[in-house]
Order: sequence, then structure tokens, then C-alpha cells
Amino acid sequence: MKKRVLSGIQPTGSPHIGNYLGALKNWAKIQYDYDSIYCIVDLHAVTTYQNPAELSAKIQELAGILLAIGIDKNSLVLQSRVPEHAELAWLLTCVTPVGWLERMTQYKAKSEAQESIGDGLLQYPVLMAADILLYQADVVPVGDDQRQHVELTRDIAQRFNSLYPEHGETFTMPATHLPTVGARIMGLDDPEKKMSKSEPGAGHSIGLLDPPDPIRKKIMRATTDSKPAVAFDDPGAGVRNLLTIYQAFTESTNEEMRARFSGMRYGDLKKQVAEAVVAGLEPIQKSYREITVEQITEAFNLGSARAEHIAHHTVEKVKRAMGLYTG
Ligand code: AQP
Repeated sequence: MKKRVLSGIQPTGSPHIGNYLGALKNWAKIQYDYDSIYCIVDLHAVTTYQNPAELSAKIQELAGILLAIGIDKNSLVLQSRVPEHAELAWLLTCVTPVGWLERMTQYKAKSEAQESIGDGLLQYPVLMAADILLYQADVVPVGDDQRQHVELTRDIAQRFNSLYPEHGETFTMPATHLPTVGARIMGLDDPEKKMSKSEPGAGHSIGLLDPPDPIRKKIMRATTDSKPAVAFDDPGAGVRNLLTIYQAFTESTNEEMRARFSGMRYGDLKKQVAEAVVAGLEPIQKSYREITVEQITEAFNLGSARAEHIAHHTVEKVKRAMGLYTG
């Protein structure tokens, strides 16, 4: 039996190269080494207000992008199509101390930006724990910003397993899988800030569907520092970010990177990074243009049917462990 891999992405805004290099590229790479389930987590997206028409368009776009990067149609699950995600989230909420949730970095950052904080924002990591534990995932490939949420998932699983030990361990303990290069891609306009879909600045991120010329322009304008050329052993945050983007796209070794970029002027570095990004996204964009609505519908039907079977089994197991009626 293969081990199971599970991860998710929110249909908020347009996915960017941070999402791709931190998570999606890895999803595609390891998908056949594992029994894979990759979710479009639309229930997570609505933890902050989403315009309904835009949200449904973004779900379609994201599904098309995931198929275009090579995610198998049998592995793609739309979270809201499987009601057990929400059901398990409630059961896990009941074993999760509020203090654990209030300590989450992402909750603190996102709640600061809201006038009134919805309960869903606080519960976000419990829903994520439910996504992972529902499928008894062994491995969770994510970017660095989600590492804390996977740790919390382990804490919740451990707490549940020890509170309800009568039928043996209910949940598999998941492990975080980070990429060696690209786990945290920073904003081009501000290399101290994580590249994020919800950041408004036009020069902040590179969308996976951005055409070549805007990509080149954004990279040529990326914030660097006052040095003239690449000091490879001690690059500033902006230059380090550009080097990381190049290395992650081209899969160059550290030695190749040093040989290519040591002492290079920033203008030339940016040109090379821009061409690597354009070349890396070109095949994805080409496949994306060929994906049809029928293919997306088929993927949602296949993925959800497979997921429901596993999800139902886990929820029954959880209910039995808690002494709830299972029929
Ligand atoms: N900048 C990043 N570098 C590396 N990995 C990243 N990820 C996100 N940003 C970066 C990883 O992408 C996956 C999907 O992310 P998500 O949609 O679940 O939400 P997020 O982490 O909150 O990403 P964003 O882009 O910042 O979205 P918004 O603005 O909507 O919150 C995850 O594995 C994540 O680690």
C-alpha cells in the first residue's frame, strides 16, 4: 500500500509562483509516489469575504491550473463537495483549546487586517486539520507558512488519540514535506513579506498565468539593495529571493548557482531570472489554454467520489471513538 499525500490550495485571488514553487510543483512531482489527494479548499476561502461570482470563477481557474501543471484528474477534490470535511472539523473543534488557535501566526496577521473577525478565521487551522486527518494523510507538502498549521494538526490528532484510546489510534500522524528550495518566496516589491495572493500591489507577485512581458517588467522592477552586483555569500533579501526563484525554476545545484551569478550585476541577474520564469511557466500556460470545462467537471466528479469513500470511513471511525451513534 502506498502512503497517502494530502494538500490544499485556496481559490482566493490568482495562484502565484510562490504557491507553485512552495507547494504545487512538489504536488505534481511526488503524486505517483503516493496515494494523492489534492484539494481546492473553497471552505477555507470563505473564512474571509469573497465576492460570490468571482469565487466561482476562481474555483474553475484554479482547477484548470492544477490540471495544467499535471495533477491527475483522479486526485483533484473540491473540498465543499465532500461534507465530511466540515463534519470532522466540528468534531475536532470540540477537542481543540482556543488558546492553541489564538497563537497561530496566520490568524494574528489576518485578523489584524479585519474590522470584525469572523469565527471561521479562528477555526481555519481546525478545518485544515480536518482536511489532513480525514484522509489519514502521512505526508503534507506545503510551503513554510503552513508549517505551523501542520504542527497544530499533529497536536490535535495526538490529543484526540489520547482522549479516545478505546478503539486504538484513530488518526495517522502526518509529516510536513517542504521543498528544499522555494519554501518561502518573498514579494518582489517587498522581500521582507511573503508573496501572497491577497497582497494588492501590482509588482508584488507573479501569477502563473501572467504573460511574458508583464513578468519581465515585474522582475526588472523587483526591489534589491544598494550594492551593484551579487555578493553570493551575503546577498540582501531581494537578491536572495531572485536567486531562489531562479534556482527553484531551473533546479540548478548550489555550485551551478555560485558559478553563474557570483559578481553579476543586478540588471543581468534580473534578466536571467525573468527568462527562467517565462520558460518555466510557458508549458503550464499552454496546457491551461487547452483544458476544457468538461475536463474540470470530470475531475471534480472522479476526485470527489474517491475522496467521499475514504472520508466517510474516517468520520465513522471518529464517531465510534467518541461514542456517537453510527447506525
Ligand atoms: N510565498 C510563498 N512561498 C512558498 N509557498 C507558498 N505558499 C503560499 N505562499 C507561498 C504555499 O502555497 C500553498 C497554497 O497556499 P494557500 O492558498 O493555501 O494559502 P496561503 O498559504 O495563505 O497563500 P497566499 O498566497 O498567501 O494566499 P492568501 O493571500 O489568500 O492567504 C500552501 O502550501 C502554502 O504554504
